[in-house]
Amino acid sequence: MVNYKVADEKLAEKGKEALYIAESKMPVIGDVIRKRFSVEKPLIGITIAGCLHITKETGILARTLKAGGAEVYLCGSNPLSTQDDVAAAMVQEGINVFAWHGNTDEEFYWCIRECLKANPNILIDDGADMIVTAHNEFPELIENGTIIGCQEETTTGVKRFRAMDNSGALKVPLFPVNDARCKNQFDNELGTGQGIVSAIYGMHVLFAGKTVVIAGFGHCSSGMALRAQGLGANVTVTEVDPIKALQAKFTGYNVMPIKEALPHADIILTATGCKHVIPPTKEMFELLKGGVILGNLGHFDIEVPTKELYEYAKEINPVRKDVEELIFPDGKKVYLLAKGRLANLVLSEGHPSEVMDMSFALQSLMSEYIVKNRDSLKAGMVDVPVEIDNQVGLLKLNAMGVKIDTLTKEQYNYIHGYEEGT
Ligand code: RBV
Repeated sequence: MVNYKVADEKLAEKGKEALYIAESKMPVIGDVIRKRFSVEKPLIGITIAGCLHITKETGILARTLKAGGAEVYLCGSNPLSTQDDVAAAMVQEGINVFAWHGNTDEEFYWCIRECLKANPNILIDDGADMIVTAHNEFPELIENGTIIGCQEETTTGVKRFRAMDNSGALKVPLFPVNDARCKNQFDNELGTGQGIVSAIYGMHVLFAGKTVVIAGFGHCSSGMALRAQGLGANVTVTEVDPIKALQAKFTGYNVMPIKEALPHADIILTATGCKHVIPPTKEMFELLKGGVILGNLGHFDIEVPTKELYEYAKEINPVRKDVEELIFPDGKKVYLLAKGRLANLVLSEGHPSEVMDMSFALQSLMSEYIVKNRDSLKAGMVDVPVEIDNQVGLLKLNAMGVKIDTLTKEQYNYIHGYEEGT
């Protein structure tokens, strides 16, 4: 029996079309890993709960985990990123889905709890909400060993788990899949970078000649800066990390504090993982230029201070799907994308399937790894093994028909030795 609550089961046909498209662009997780999983069944007897964006790509991940023998439960990792058609199609494929677009905070946590009630053995999180809920509300799943390992998909989640681990609060083995090279150098950099196209779509603006302020210069924001510059924008970066600020400066961007950047910005895009990147005060809001577009591509809706902006505005008008015009007390108009939630997910369909192929290949292989190594895993954060990261890289190159060199024995000895010098 499939357990589920989705918006509308009748949307399944449309969802199947979306999954069909994704499947053709995800050869590593589909053609290679799923084929092997279908034969070897490494996840037999295992229940996996994923708190992920419910997209066509996540559907392909769920298919692969199921083909490996797992019982799969899914809930959304953001109230606005669920694609209802995909959710309906996945239910038809026997995936237990609790997700619908636009759920309230209360409903969001209800969906998480429904997944945790299934006694999952592996949790795959995106933003840490499910695993934190397991610690707070379902501690018996951890204490009695039901949960054997966990995986985190995104930078914000990893940051939360690092804090938990440092304070001794993390009670499960946790693999920060986000930090694998095959994940963050492609999904974060290219996916979020291309995500600025959502901002363009949201407002139909020309980037050329505009001043685009990018908050942060991590993988996500440096990808955005590159794409904005490629579209002809003047890019300003704001940072708190001196090394990243230097990288931005030497790449050729303007670097300055946010307060100095605000009055010049035509578009402000955030992806820092921090809160209140635009400080939530009247003085700062007054610095904003009329017509400015505010978009967040980070995990939570607090980088652009959505709540305070809504409180400050005297009028809020919807102008396009997921775009609102906020009219300030002095008559100034600003445009907020996706209610401050991830514009790259809400205004488009998420990061492209080609990059998610690698992220979700890693998630699949890490689930298998957890099952294989369940007896030796300890509570705390442990990096994804380099061999698995490299394996996904090679599989992707292979799928793209790209060949690379391998070291000769002599070369191997040279780079691993110290004897040979001048
Ligand atoms: N993300 N998932 C998708 N198409 O399913 N797109 C983006 C998708 C993930 C991505 O891995 C990122 O780290 C996370 O969403 C942010 O919540």
